[in-house]
Amino acid sequence: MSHILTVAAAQMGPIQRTDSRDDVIARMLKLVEGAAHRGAHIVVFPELCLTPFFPRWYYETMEEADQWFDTQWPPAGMQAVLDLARQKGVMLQFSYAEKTPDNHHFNTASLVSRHGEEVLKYRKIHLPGHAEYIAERPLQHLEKRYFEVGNLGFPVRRLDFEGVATFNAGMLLCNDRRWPEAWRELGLQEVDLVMIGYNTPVANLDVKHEQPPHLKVLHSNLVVQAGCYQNNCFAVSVAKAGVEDGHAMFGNSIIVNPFGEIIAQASTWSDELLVADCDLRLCHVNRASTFNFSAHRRPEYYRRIVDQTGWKRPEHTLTV
Ligand code: CDV
Repeated sequence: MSHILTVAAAQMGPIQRTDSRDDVIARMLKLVEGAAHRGAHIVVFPELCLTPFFPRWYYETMEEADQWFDTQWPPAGMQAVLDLARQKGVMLQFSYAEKTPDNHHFNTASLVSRHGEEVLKYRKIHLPGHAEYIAERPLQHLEKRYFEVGNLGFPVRRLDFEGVATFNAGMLLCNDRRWPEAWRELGLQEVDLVMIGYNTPVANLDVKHEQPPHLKVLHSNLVVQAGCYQNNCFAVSVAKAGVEDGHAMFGNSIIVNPFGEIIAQASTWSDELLVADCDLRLCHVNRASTFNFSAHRRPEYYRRIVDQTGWKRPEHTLTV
């Protein structure tokens, strides 16, 4: 066993409304081919990697929005990508808009073994944005309209990639990466590798507060680096990048090690592969010291984290 898992972040440039599913699949095939050529064991694609980021468009009814949802697994066209991955002996993680047979809608990520079987599914829990059209917003973000909160929790699966490594895999989607609770859910299951797909716009979503673009990149890096350090894991954090439907997404895909260091970073807003060797033994360094959960966690003092959603400020004010 080598302990080295080679991971690829398959950043994708924009997917325009006019692009066909076949166009997208052709790009994914090229990325898988390239990743396999560079020795990757796992290839990770962005959030909603088969469609444009459609929650920026308002549809009156779910029936209209349904054009962006896939009702079967694997989603339309994906079999060709899974076949290539199987032929090359690589695992895949991809994400899509899922409509279940009983008419539920989720923002879903799927992890597929090198034999073509789905081995882990995750449905996004921290849905950002709003459910109704808001006229004064320059950019709508209607994830709360089109998706339900994921119903699978934060699952972690122990996987034996025969001859390479045994590791614990988990997934997050976009906004989830900003929430320490999501990371700790995975960390408590001894996750070694967190796969994250995202679509993060450059534009301000908050109409009342201007945020310069550099802060978007800072915050994205900050949360992934902190998540890895505090939970003793690697992360592959992969963007859909570039100008899609006139709206720029900042890209900046990264791969991060358990010390919180960025070990690979995208430099374009296009389809781009980042490949990194992850020595899984590094996950155990802080598990035996600073972040030895068994020795140092104090859950008896963390009740508020699960019992409370919003803020409760102290009742009394002390004059000082
Ligand atoms: N797709 C996302 O979840 N995007 C959010 C935006 C709305 C800020 C993100 O956290 O990047």
